[in-house]
Amino acid sequence: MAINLDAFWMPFTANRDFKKAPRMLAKAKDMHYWTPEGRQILDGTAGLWCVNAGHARPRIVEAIARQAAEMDFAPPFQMGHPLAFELADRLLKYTPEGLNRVFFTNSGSESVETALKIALAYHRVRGEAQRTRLIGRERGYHGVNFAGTALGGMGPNRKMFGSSLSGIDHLRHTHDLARNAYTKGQPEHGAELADDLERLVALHDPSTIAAVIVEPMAGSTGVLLPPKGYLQRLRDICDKHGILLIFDEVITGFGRMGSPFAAQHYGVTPDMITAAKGITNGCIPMGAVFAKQAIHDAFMQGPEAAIELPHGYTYSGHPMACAAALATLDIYDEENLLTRSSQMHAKMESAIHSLKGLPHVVDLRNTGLVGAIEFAPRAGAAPGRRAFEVFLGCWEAGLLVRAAGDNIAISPPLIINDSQIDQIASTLEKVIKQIA
Ligand code: PXG
Repeated sequence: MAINLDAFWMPFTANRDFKKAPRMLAKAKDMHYWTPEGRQILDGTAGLWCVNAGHARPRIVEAIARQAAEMDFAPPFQMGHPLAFELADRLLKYTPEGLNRVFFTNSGSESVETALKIALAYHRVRGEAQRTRLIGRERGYHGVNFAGTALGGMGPNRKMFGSSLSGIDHLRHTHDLARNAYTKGQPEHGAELADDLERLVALHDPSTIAAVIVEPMAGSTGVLLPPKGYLQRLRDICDKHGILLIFDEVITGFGRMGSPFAAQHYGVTPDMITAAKGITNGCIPMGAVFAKQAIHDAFMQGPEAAIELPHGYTYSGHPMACAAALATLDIYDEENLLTRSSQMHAKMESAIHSLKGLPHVVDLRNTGLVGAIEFAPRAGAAPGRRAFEVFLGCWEAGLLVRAAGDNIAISPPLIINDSQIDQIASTLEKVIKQIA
């Protein structure tokens, strides 16, 4: 029976183009997807940077099924259920020291909005209500809700929605092909770009700035690694001026970099971390904000019967998401997956950099189990066409990759083996040689 494709307005998709030639996924197990026709596809993207332990892991499947039968839902406001407390406590094993208070959401976008609202409210409860300005970075991605859209730094994601929020400013991005092309791992040049924050502080006055939000490694705009020293410099400037530093770790959290969080990988501790995706291995929507205890404690004043933070979602700490997350953490622990990216770094690095010299390739980037290939835009064509054609070619050749502007991003499940990494590299090589 043919399915009618008209009704579903697909997210972040060229709907008309897609519906002319749909790319459908119907089944998944470990490192692979299968199409409805039974064609096997190697998952080079961990779904969308989220299926870190590989697909359909029985332990998670069983935990979700058990919880659905035991208690499908419990109201999260003025009521509790044990798994949410157990999960929050368990998560502290992975968060950087001091980030020991956990607020649950259902997505990365909600985590971002939650962290920003906490930042504004934190300053207010401390008597600094004038700190309302929020600072993001060009080429950042913080999801699609209003503040995330405004603070993100992707022009096409912003232009359709007017000015959305006021009191927003941006640091320059750190991508510098002239100085850093073909760097293996972290780029050498660009730490001084953090000084943009000093310029914004001088312009607006520190007393007006609430928080800075950055991805420690920008994923959606094509894998932009922080230049050496950059994150520490941001940290220092924030400390100097009483500005909160938020790391958006929606994709870098839960092992992508070779540590539980990028904060540990880079040795820089923010005041809050936003997370989602890998927290449940992508199989049930869930997000979290991790906050320093001092931020939480600033709210714990006034009458004890009063709600300290009027914020939360119907599905905050949903029982099935908690069950999925606890089972996911068991797998991460047992298989040492949160550090596996470090062990696989060298293999991934040589696979990605083996593509040097192929037609139209202008840069290769890598860290842990993350890689990116940047292409020169085709003269006269819309930006991103070449990368999109590589994505299509890989799909035909049985490999799922992600096109991000002029870049192809690779972020496989952390269970990937050497020969599957070789398959990614050889498929990319074959496809790149075929495009014009
Ligand atoms: N912050 C960051 C850093 C993200 O990467 C979000 C927030 C939003 O999360 P939700 O769960 O609301 O989608 C993300 C999402 C890509 C890609 O192509 C990455 C994301 C989403 C869509 C595409 O790299 N990350």
